[in-house]
Amino acid sequence: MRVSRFFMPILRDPPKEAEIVSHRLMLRAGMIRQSSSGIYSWLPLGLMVLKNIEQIVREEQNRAGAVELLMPTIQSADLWRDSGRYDDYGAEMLRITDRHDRDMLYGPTNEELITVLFRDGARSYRDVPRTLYHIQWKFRDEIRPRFGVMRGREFLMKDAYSFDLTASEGKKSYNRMFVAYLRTYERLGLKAIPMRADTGPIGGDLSHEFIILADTGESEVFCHKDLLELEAPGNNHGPEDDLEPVIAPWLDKYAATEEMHDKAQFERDVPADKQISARGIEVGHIFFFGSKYTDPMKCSVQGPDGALTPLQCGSYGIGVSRLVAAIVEASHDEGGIIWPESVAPFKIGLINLKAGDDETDKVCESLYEQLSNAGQTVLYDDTNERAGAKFKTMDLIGLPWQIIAGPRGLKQGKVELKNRATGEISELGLDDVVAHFVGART
Ligand code: 5CA
Repeated sequence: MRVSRFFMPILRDPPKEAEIVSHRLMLRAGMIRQSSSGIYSWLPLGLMVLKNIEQIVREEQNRAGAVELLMPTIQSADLWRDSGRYDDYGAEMLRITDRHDRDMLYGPTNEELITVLFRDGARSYRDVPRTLYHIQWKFRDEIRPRFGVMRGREFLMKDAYSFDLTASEGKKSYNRMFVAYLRTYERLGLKAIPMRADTGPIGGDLSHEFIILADTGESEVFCHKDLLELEAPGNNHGPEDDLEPVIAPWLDKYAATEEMHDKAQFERDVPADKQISARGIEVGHIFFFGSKYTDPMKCSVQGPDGALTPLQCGSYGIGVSRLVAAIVEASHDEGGIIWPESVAPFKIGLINLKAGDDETDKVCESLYEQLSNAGQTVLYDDTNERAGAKFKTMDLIGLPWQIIAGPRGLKQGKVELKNRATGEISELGLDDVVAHFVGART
């Protein structure tokens, strides 16, 4: 992509309305624009990151055996009357009336709809276990939308739903998602700690929130310091394995959100020098609630003995759009964003220091073509802005690598290669800079 053809409205000055760094940087980098309170347009650069995160989430869901579908954003109110949640959900639900005076709503979550879909499609115990998921926009009329896409009213969520015959099978499905979540956050370059959590309007009694520690987080959390050192499990387990032993290292150590915090237990079980009491960002939340929805909505299958059994269910959410902001909170410096390679909108920013100079143009065009042809994603700054402004923009938008080409270096046949995360700059010949990226792919 050429900057001269891209749409990346950079703001030089910090926007006044943004209270936290991720919101400021996402606005300044031209990733998002607010359309009305808590509702955002995703500009090209922001959308690229959102899609990259979505794809990692999808891959790890698929790897865990979950199956993707897509449910609509608008649902019928009657569905929610059947589960008893229509009145309970309160003012956060955006209620709509269609032209035939039918009550509709913009889905804040999908337990009801998926339960009906599964009920109408599953017949016997052979149809379970199943975990289904979608990645779809949600709407919650939050009382205080704030911090940009961190707490929006419209937001993108991955929500998965598991169906099992028995509670103990259901817990296996829960554990499988637990592992998938650890792997997902690790691939996103984040350290997310699972913490015992309250279940709120979703229900049930087994629940974990996945939390990234950050001063700007909205949740207050308490945990054992050693949890920060644990690495996500591999995926070398069979489809039917019970993963309880795999997640035991996370379950064994104290970690709780404010609502579930037990001060006495925390002080008893965690040595003083290992006690972390901090703020955190909730990037995922998983629940096991048994037959809370399948009972009232009559979602049962015939067991091996012929008897009808209501299915045992869990639901599993990841805040995909919130993750964009959470990654920025976790990974930035005074110059701007530092994207982990796994989610970066482009891997390489190519800076032409003297657009219009024949030799510099020729070299940049050739690098741009060679790298693009080799499958690298490159944002080529071919504009005639000042060098200083170009450097600032590239640092701000946080691409992992910058290739800087100007007449002075090119006299010696050299360009500069800058690592955005470390700030390290090396001088390389033209072939070497291409080999640095293309070599890395083979
Ligand atoms: N049905 C369950 C699981 S699928 C559910 O809705 N869980 S939730 O309410 O905890 O939401 C799941 C995740 O969505 C949260 O962990 C959070 O990361 C994200 N999320 C929730 N509300 C918002 C919001 N207003 N703005 C951005 N992300 C949000």
